[in-house]
Parts: sequence; C-alpha cells; structure tokens
Amino acid sequence: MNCWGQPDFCPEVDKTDMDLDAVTKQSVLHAKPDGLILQYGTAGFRTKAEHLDHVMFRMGLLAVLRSKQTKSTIGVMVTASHNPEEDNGVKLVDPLGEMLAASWEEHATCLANAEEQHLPRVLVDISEKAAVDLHQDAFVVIGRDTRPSSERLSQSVIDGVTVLGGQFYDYGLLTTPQLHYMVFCRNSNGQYGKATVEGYYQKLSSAFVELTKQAFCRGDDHRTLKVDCANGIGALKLAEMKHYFSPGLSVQLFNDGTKGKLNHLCGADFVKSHQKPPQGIEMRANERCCSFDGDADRIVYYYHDADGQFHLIDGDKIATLISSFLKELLLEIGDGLSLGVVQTAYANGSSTRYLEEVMKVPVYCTKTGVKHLHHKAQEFDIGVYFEANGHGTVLFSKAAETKIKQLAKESEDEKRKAAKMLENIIDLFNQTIGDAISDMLVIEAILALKGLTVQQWDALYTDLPNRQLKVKVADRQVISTTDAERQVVKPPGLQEAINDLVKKYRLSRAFVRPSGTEDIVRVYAEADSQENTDSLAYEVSLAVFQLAGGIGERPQRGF
Ligand code: NG1
Ligand code: ZN
Repeated sequence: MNCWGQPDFCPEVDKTDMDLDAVTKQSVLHAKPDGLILQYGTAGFRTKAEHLDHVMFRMGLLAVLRSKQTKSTIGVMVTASHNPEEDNGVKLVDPLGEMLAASWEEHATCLANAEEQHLPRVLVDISEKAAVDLHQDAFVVIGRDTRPSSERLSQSVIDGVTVLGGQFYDYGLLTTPQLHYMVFCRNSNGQYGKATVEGYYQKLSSAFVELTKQAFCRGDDHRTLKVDCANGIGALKLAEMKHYFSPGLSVQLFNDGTKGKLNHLCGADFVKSHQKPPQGIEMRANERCCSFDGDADRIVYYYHDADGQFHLIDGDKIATLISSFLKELLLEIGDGLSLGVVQTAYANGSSTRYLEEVMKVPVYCTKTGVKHLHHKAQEFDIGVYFEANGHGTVLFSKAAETKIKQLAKESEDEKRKAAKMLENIIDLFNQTIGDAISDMLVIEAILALKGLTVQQWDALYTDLPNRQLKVKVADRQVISTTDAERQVVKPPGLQEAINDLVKKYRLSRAFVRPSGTEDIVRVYAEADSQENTDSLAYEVSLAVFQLAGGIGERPQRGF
C-alpha cells in the first residue's frame, strides 16, 4: 500500500519547518516491527502492548500536526479500555473533546504503517494534504490508564511530540473521559470547566449536590452504591472524588486494582457479555451495583433478586431512565425543545419498542462506534445516546443550553425548578464522550429524586433474550453491511441465509458485522426465549463460518 501517492521526490514543503533528520534518528529508537499493519479503528489503534511502541511515537508526531492544523490543543490517550491487561492502545482527541476526524484517521493509519525510510515523506505528505501551517505552535495533552505498559508507551508519545517541536502536558493517570474533558476545557478558554482533575471533580460534584439537594433533604435514605472498578483507573479516580459527593451518596469500591488483574473476570464488558456478576464484589439481594470498564467510559448496573437471579441493567435501560426523566422536565418547561434517542443495532428490541411506543420518543439507529452515535445525537436540542454496552451520554445544543439557563432565571416557580434541574444535568453530563463517573452520578440523582429502587427501574420493560457470539474468519473485511449494520451486502447469500434462519423463530432478529476492535466477526441474535436465541445465534455463526471464510474450529452448539 502506498497511501501517500507516489512521489519519488519530496513534495514542496519547507522541510526546515520539521526537523526530519531528528525524526528519522528518534524513530529508529521506536522501530516498527516488520510487516505489522494496523488500522485506526473505532477506538484508535489497539493490539498487544509490545507491538505499539512505534505507533505511540508516531501518534505523538501526528498529534503535533493536528494541533498545528487546528490551532488547538489535541489529546492523546493511552488505553485499551476493556481489552486484556496485556493489550494497549492509543487514540487522539480532537479540539472539542470529540473523536478524531475521519480524514485524520486515514492519516493516522498511513503514518502508523509507513516503513521507517518513508516516515519523513509521509509526514510531509500529510502536512500538505491537510494544509498544516508548520509555523504554528503545537500543544498536546496526554493521559494514560493503569496498564503496566502505559507509562512507557506514553513516554514514546512524548518523544514523538517533542521531536517535532510540540509542547505537551502529561496528566499521567486519567480516565478516558477525563482526558476528553481536559482537551475541551483548554480549547474553550476554561468556559467548559477548569482543565484540572480538581476542576473535573468540582464541576461534576457541585452539579450533583445541587441536583440532589431536594431528594437528600427529604432525608429519605442514605444511599449506598457498590462499584466494580474493573481493577482499573476508575478506582483511583473514584477514590479521590468520593468525598466530594453529597453525604446522601456513598460509593463502595470493589476490584480497585490492589489485587486483581485489569478487566479479568470483572468490569462492564465482562458483566454485559457474560450476563453475570463480576468476581470480587459482595452482592446482597436487591442491592444496587454497577461496573465500570478499564478506562471508565462505560457503565452497567445490575442486582440479584431475592431468588438469586441476576438482572442486568444495560446501556439501553440507562438511556430509557434518563430520557424519561428528561422528557418530564421538558414537559414542565414546555418550551418545545426536541429530544431524541440514538442507539445501535445492538440495542435490545424491547428498549426500542418501549422508547417509541410507550414513551413516544423518536429513536434512531446508527453504526457501531460512539462517533456515529455522537454525530446523530447532535441533531437534536437534547440528544441521548447509549450503546447497549453502557457507553453513552447526553448532548445539549448551545441553543437548548441558552434557553434552559434563561428559564432557570426568569420563569415562574415550577418551570424554574425544572429548568434549574436541567441546568445541573447539563453540567453533570460529560458533553464530550460517554463517562462512567458522570453517568453514574446522573443515574443516582434520578433514582434518588424519583424515589426509584433498582427493581422498579429494571421493571420499565423486559429485555428480549439475546446472545452475542464471535466467529473467526480469514479476512473479516469480506463482510460489508448497510442499513446501520443491520443488513449484509457481501458476501452474496449470507443475508438470505440469515433471513431464512430468523424466520424460524418468534420475535427474532439477527445481524452480523466485522468488529472494529478485534479480528473477528460479531454475531447478534434475539428471540422469544434464551434457548431459541442461542440456537439462532449458533445457526447464524455457522452461516458466517461457511459463507465468509471461517477459520479454525467450526462454531459449536451450546456455550
Ligand atoms: P467492535 O469491536 O467494533 O464491535 C466494540 C464495541 C463498540 C465500541 C467499541 C470501542 C460492541 C458490540 N462493540 O466495537 O460498541 O464500544 O468496541 O470500544 O459492544
Ligand atoms: Zn472504555
């Protein structure tokens, strides 16, 4: 692949603006393993930590170019989220705290895969294509999770930043959403908040305390929440933050990293995909518990009932709770602000039906990956987006924020009360990306204000039984999809096979798509009973295996 065109000469950039000799020299210390090709996927680059040194160095270089081009601070986060501890990853954060623009994802992929001797040429080419003003200053902020490899890898990012003359601030250990927050604060001249960890704690906790004042004043109950921190960064940050919460809420931390391994048998991804509680947490009947993932941008809730049955409350039910509360407040202020919910194909069919038919809220489906959901959510005055796996937030448009703030000052009593609550909710939600800490506080506030137990929340609707499976194929890109990933276009015959299988069951649905973060094809199935769901998931897996070049062991019935 030659993704920079084929110039045998160096394009016309004043090379003195980048010390390309220094880049070449430094790059040798961060050499690319031969033949390794990586893709900037839905969550940046992600693979075994030992293969990532060159990628980190090069993302340091790229962050400098992006910073010069946007004349803004750019973020670099070193994390592999819910992946095993041995993995790592990196992603860039754009000026408003959002995911890197798609055209720069391509630049990132080119740069990461360039052979050593082509590196200067690729840098020059990106600068040209993206019209980077090389005379501009560059500033990069860096954060990392608690993986053993993260410190060394973030040093490689710093090497990349400095060799191109960029300045940097290393925040050290941060949750992913905290780094997004820092980037946005710095680029909004502090208007969004103070770009410090302290500033983050203060912004969220004061909104939480203000919002829950009424509930906790009623002196109801002292609320305790058990949090499984996946042995990750969430534990460190919650431990620092919890004394800021109002006395009405105490959080008890489990899997805080002092003993167990990151994401091993615990964390939001484990709980969601295995549909069972994490190890290392003591659950009593009907107690409200939640799990973060390894970088604290996902959250799911759950409990055991008196019969010992496990109940998962995933991102779909979180979105439902939040949007029903927002809808009530919007009715109260009566100002015609639009509310929409954005999901992916993984959303449970019952949640979509409940939102549309009972709550009468418009629901939209996008491709997997938060940037797609985020984009769609921006089309509403208030856009609620959640992936079923617990990654999500609520976005308020500037116009909605201004209107709400005005009503909070000027309207009469009941309206003002609702507007003030909305104002606090705006501050409480991380507007840049899904944030487990901020989502947790919003959920706890709503439950307290509405006097809802976890069982009552769970009873809003009943999830359809569902199953997710993985199939190994030689090349997962042989599968392409359309209609927000709900229909297969290629290889021929696969969609027809899925249609025939789905017809065999009641209330059934199934789809397949290549994963953006793992070298596998994901299969999703839903039906009227767990048994039927499992059969359908198995049969669809087999169709993928047969029609899309399966490798290794054939899918087996029973899990
Ligand atoms: P892939 O591997 O593309 O399915 C997974 C999650 C996404 C998203 C990304 C980024 C599922 C089914 N997929 O993507 O929702 O969170 O990881 O972390 O949960
Ligand atoms: Zn994550």
